[in-house]
Amino acid sequence: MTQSTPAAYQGPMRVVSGVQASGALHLGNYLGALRKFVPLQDEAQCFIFVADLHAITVWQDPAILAAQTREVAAAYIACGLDPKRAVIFPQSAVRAHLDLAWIFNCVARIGWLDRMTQFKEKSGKHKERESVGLYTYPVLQAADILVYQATHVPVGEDQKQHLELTRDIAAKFNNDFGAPGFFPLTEALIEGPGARIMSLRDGRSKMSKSDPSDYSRINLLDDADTVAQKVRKARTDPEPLPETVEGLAERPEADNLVGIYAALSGQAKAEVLARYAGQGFGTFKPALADLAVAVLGPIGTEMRRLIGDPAELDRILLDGARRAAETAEPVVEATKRLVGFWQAEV
Ligand code: AQP
Repeated sequence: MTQSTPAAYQGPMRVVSGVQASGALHLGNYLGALRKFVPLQDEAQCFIFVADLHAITVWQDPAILAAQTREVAAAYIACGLDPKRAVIFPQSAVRAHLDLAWIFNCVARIGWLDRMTQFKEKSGKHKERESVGLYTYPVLQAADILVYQATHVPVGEDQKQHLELTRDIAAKFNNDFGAPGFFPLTEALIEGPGARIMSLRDGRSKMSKSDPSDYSRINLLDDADTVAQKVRKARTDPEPLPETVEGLAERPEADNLVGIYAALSGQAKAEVLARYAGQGFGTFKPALADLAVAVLGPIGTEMRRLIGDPAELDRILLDGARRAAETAEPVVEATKRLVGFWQAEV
């Protein structure tokens, strides 16, 4: 190690995560990600960004992208993030993410990206028509995480493979540039109920913002009637609920609704079944709708209040961007030195 090689990261627990500003946030985003951020702000430095750079990997209407960015920030705060403790900011406002992403584009291997299942799912049969950004999305994600030398990333299960790629990039960079431990091998925090919420229309597809059917998801801004209607119309099967969790195998829609109830109520699926076994969806669905409204209703109300004050949201985002840059820029500068980029010796 040369004298200028930065030390391995040994600082405090650092958490990074984000949600794309690509449309209405839904129950899957809440249970898989947002809800997990809140307790972490008490034990770690949290950098929670609005992923607007990721959002434009598919078309976003320029007239509403900024509003979508504020809406995600409002959701973070409405779910319980405190902007004084957690750093909340738009990804595009901290250019260090892009500086590091380019360097990582030159570290990651094409074979690694070719294995990414999310790209395959999102691009379908016509991958040649997708943006290059959608293909290199996981590299930018690695930069988002490692530019803060993050130790932990709370995400839903769909992000597991991307987190493994982040670790591969960190390990290769550290090895290639002789800087052991400079980028930490970040751990994904995925476990727990709600890690994978499925569509209300198809129990084998993930609940997703980009699903063309609004009935496939419960949005954080849906009102109580809409939530009840979506739950009522959710696809199910004609059988009553089983007595054991094993009885949900091969019943993806029933499994999903029981999983949502369990995640929202803080119970295990077995406890939910102990209460509802033998009962049909005519009984279970209204109970689930009531629970969803009880949990999401106050979040939606607070989101609407925050969205009504865009100047205050902008103040929070600007302050967050400044604080995020203070941490990220020295990491990028150290990375550039390791790569050997020119620096004036004056
Ligand atoms: N269905 C889900 N169940 C559990 N967690 C989920 N997440 C997303 N969908 C589910 C988690 O939410 C966080 C933010 O996701 P994102 O918006 O950055 O990207 P995504 O995973 O691609 O989410 P969507 O809703 O499917 O968006 P679109 O349709 O725009 O691609 C992540 O932690 C994710 O795991």
